[in-house]
Amino acid sequence: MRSSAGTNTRNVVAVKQATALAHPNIALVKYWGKRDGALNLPAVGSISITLDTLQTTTRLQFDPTLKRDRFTLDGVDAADDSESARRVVQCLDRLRELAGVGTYADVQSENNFPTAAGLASSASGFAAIVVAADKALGLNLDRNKLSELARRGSGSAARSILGGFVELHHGKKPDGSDCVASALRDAADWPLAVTVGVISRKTKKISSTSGMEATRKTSPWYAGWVEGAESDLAIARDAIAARDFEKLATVSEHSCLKMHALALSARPGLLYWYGATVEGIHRVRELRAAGHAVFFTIDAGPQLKVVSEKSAVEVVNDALGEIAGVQDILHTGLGDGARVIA
Ligand code: 2P0
Repeated sequence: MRSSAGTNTRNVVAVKQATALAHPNIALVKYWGKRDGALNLPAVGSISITLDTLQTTTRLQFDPTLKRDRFTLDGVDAADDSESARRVVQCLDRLRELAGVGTYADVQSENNFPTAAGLASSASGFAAIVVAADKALGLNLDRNKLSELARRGSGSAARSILGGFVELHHGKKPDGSDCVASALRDAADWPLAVTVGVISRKTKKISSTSGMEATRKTSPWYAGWVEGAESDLAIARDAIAARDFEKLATVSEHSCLKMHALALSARPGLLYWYGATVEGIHRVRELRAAGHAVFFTIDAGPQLKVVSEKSAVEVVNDALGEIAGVQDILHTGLGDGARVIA
């Protein structure tokens, strides 16, 4: 067959690419512990809020000339044998299998917030990769499937597929296909504010994955944690449906403190807080006692996250600013789910 220069398709290398943006989320009713490590199935459901100004942007290219996957985070190449590269490759493999392709990918992710210090970078990271890969491969998967694939990368990532108030169901099926996130309420419906007191920018010493597995294996209180989750979830669902701030504040602080008490009860105990974290807890409680609509939550790191009505942001900012160990203060609201931007 005749072909002229530039139209010989045998030599054309088809690069498939897309760019996605995802926001981290913060759990108000926490996930800690898995019912199945291989499928990454949480032992308990969780309820979160997706943030807006904090974000991960991921540019992904499936390129037939590549000899392996390449993953770059904030401009730094991940070593092939690193835990993060291994998880990204496994995540891409699942999408490649669905698309019936074997092409390797170049993945470039950028966070506009500190990575791996309890600000849920793996949540926005895997949500962005899944959404970008779905687009680049032309899969057009529905939200449930995107959420399931993101969850396989990191449990909390299932929630960042959606915006606003989100519940990740622990599900009952052994294959995990019902362990997906669903939307409880749009961000615009109840536009709360989140103020983050950054207390350390260091990468945490113990990852969430290994911390929660150690807790499951060694805490004497683990069974009680799993048993109590359903009632916390029901209270939080009701509070969100009724936009009842005080009710949401009470159950969120309870879930947070219970998760940290559980982690402390592992052998050896896991202590994520610094002195400034504890000082922040006291300050937030004082503000609420004084009538301000504020509550705290803390994840697997020292950062203090303060959820409030917008009217309380200034007083929260001033209170965190007075704590010596608070290095930086980030302001964000509630945002949308992961989406393709190019
Ligand atoms: C949460 N965290 O619900 C809880 C509260 C941190 C503390 O989900 O092993 O990075 O990848 O599924 O999702 C952080 O754990 O753990 C987390 P894996 P992930 O937000």
